[in-house]
Amino acid sequence: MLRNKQLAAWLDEMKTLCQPDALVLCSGDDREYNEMWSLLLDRGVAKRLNEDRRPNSYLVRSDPADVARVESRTFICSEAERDAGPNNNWVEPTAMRATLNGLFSGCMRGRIMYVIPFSMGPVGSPIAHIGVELTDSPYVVANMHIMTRVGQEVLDALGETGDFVPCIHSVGAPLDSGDEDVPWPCNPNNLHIVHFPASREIWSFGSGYGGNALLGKKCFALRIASVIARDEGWLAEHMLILKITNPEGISRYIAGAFPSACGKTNLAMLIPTIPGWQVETIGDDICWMKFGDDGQLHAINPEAGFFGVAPGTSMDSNPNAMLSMTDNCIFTNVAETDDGDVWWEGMTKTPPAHLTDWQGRDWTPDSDEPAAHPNARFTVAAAQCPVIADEWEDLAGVPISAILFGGRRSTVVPLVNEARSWQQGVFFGAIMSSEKTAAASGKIGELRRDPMAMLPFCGYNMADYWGHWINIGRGDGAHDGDHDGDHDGDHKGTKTGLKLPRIYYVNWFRKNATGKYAWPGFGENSRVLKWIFERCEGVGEAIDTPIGNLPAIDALDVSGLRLDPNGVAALLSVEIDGWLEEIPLIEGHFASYGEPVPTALHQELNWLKQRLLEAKQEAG
Ligand code: O2Y
Ligand code: MN
Repeated sequence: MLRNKQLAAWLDEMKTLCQPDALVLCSGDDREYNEMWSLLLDRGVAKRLNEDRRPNSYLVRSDPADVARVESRTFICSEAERDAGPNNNWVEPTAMRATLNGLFSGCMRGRIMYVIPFSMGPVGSPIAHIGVELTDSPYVVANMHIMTRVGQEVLDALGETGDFVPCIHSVGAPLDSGDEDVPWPCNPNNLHIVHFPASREIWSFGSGYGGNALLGKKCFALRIASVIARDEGWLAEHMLILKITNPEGISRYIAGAFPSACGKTNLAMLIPTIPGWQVETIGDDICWMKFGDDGQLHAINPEAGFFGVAPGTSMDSNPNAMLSMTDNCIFTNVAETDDGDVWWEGMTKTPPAHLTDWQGRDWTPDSDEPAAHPNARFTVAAAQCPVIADEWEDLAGVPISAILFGGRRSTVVPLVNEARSWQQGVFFGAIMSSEKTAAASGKIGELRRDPMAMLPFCGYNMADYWGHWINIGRGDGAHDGDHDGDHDGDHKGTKTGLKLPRIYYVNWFRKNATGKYAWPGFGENSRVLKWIFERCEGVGEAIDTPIGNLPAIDALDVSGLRLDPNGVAALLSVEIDGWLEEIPLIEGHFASYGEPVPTALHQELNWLKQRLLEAKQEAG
């Protein structure tokens, strides 16, 4: 049945450990998808939505104790603690293996073990990688059908000797004879989301939700892939990928990293407000980039679907997301309307007079709690997005012209700032910060550094990851640790003829003196993309400033926006004092990662400080 010897042996080992009642090799076909829903409907955890309003779609309510990724229970078990870095929870691998053996022993009794061969990326792409997830959750099987490519073609691509990332998942709730199952089995008190970077394995126990359980996504495509990318000289990033086309029909591809609550999915599916320009989507969350023979970084979206946050999504904020989910959709923890459709906060200006909330309770606009869980999700095939680009599944990927790093800053950080060099661009990514919103823990307004939006997703020491980015700019990121102490990760050589993407730091959230957003955002962000596009074409005008290249005031197309010219100037100004106040904060940020921070980044920080001091002196 299984030609791949390594896979057959691992399967035997996991079957013996987990003791499922039966084993099913997933085909990825429609019959199997429907069978998963029959099981979930019988269990009472899923409901089929009104066929006339939301064809072939389901609503699922999770256990209220299992509603999101849990970073505090996510572990990177590298051999040395130093290699996990201060950005990860580390447990010594042998000790963790002993814990996991105890947890997984007999954990699938009374359940079926589904074997899901899946590809992250189009099957056959040189940028794609294969995984196999074993799970006892039919909900996970159904979601993996949409989020990845599943089935025999993956096994064929794997062949007899191909490598795969083994991903074992259990909800951690065995059923002994006489036990009655619950709608959403889970084991939140024993939650473990564990990664072994050396052997590239993933073990997940106790949760059936999202990133904890759909192991192709954050666990594989970011945490384990970031380690593989470090070792092989490529980039596995928490980035959207978009295609932008100018009125002359010339297209460019842009990747962008944004922390949560910065409108990443909206940007990936943006509808430009400037006449003649078009934006299409390649991906909304994850981007794998490898060098092509042309010296450019070529990107694929390793996922096949969107697992998007529902609350806040509307025909105003993101029509293309709304139109993606008209049918064939899975909704998790949203509210249900009385006519069997879905609703969430922000979907319409006026909420329905009555709903069933995400926990199955009656809800009215007078209720104290939101109707949908704030982390309620929709799962839908990317192919259903009305603006998915034709080439989104091209095996060779798409050539990336620009990389955006963004954050939510009400002061200091300008609307857009172009790095003068790859090294400065990496510095931008490394210092990315956002003000905390009400949804995040901590004081509102306090700065949270989330380098490259990878803080919860980098599978190794963040400072080494910065070193890897620096090495990528030299054309060969493959390295094997830093044995000679010069902080370059023992960089193996430099390729010539590279055409690296330009790097930009963007901030849609700067406020004016009256506390209002100074930039309209949403579709108007196309104006910033236009300037970036023009810079890549070699025509957009920029001014060299102490912090980077900013658009010349007339270079940013604000026609028809009716913005106060002083407001536009403020969005593109350099606040020398504000930036000087940032310097000790950045120093503290780097100090928190200690000695492995690359020299190149300290250099960038010193140059920034120097140029700001000179500018201050000149200004008198
Ligand atoms: O809470 C979860 O399990 C989902 S987290 C998630 C899902 C889709 C895209 N991005 C994220 C994220 O946390 O970055
Ligand atoms: Mn994400």
